[in-house]
Amino acid sequence: MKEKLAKIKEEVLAQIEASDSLEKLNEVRVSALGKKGALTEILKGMKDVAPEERPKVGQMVNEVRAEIETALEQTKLKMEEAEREEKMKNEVIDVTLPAKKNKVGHRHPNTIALEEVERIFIGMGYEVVEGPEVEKDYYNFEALNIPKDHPARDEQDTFYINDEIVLRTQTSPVQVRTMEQGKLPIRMIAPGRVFRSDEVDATHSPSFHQIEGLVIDKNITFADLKGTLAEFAKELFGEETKVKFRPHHFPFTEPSAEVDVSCFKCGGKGCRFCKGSGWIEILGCGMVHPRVLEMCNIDPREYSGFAFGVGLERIALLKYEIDDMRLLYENDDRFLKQF
Ligand code: 2NM
Repeated sequence: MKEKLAKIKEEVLAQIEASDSLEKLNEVRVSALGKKGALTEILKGMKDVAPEERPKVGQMVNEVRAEIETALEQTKLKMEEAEREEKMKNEVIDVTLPAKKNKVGHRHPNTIALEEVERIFIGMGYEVVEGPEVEKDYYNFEALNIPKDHPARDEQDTFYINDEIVLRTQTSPVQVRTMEQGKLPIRMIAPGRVFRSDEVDATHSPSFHQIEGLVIDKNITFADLKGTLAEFAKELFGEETKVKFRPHHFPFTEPSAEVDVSCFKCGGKGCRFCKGSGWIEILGCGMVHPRVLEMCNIDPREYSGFAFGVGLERIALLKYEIDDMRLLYENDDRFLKQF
């Protein structure tokens, strides 16, 4: 019995020694100590051992079992340690490697231009106000002194939802809604998407963006309008920029003007960019028509104001020297990532 035990011990320890994985080690454990294992077999054979010998044999079996268990445990720890070390070796972090480039998106040129314009006017104390893109005929036309027979209402220019509802053709309805609320004075810009039934080409799109401005207070004059837009042009295109006001007509302002800025490429001498004229047209403006004020319940004898409207795409195309508006809407990554 003693020899049999010694042999089992020797064999199992050799098997443990020869194990090269945790799985193999477990197999050894089962075959030595499991229900059908060699040691269990010996215990089962105790009935054949003389009763006075049994405690001694039992003790011997327990000693062998303890030795095997210790060997198993130690080998297991060693294997786990080796495995951990191997893993650590493979997981070494080389902090000198160049960082992986994070492919984050960036702002669309329209957005960059919008935030620039907003920054300038917020700096002059203006509020940014938004309003609905689907608008009542009243706010889009009627309250802006655009009567029923005005050419701007033509089906060709306006997307009609029905007789009373349109897709707004400018953001001035936001100004009208603000004036109606009766809180004066007003200093606001209204940026947003507008719609006109135009064919797509290099300078037209059925949907584009406008930023309209409005100031209403006592004693506001055309001089305030000129000073404001001169400052805006300088901030947007550079300190050297001059502005030129040309008489124009809008139904909602009187007098009205179109504004040119001196070409920021040639400084006004004339170049390919400004088509030789030295000037670039950027916006329309004027003193808010007394009838518009009246319709918004503002007394034109007490209050006056100016308004202006600029096309956001026009600013973006000029600033980034893009020659085709369609590029702004194609979402071609190769184009967009240049700005
Ligand atoms: C422009 C040109 C001139 C304008 C007028 C108004 C309002 F609501 F006060 F009457 N808002 N915006 C205006 C004036 C817009 O865009 C070229």
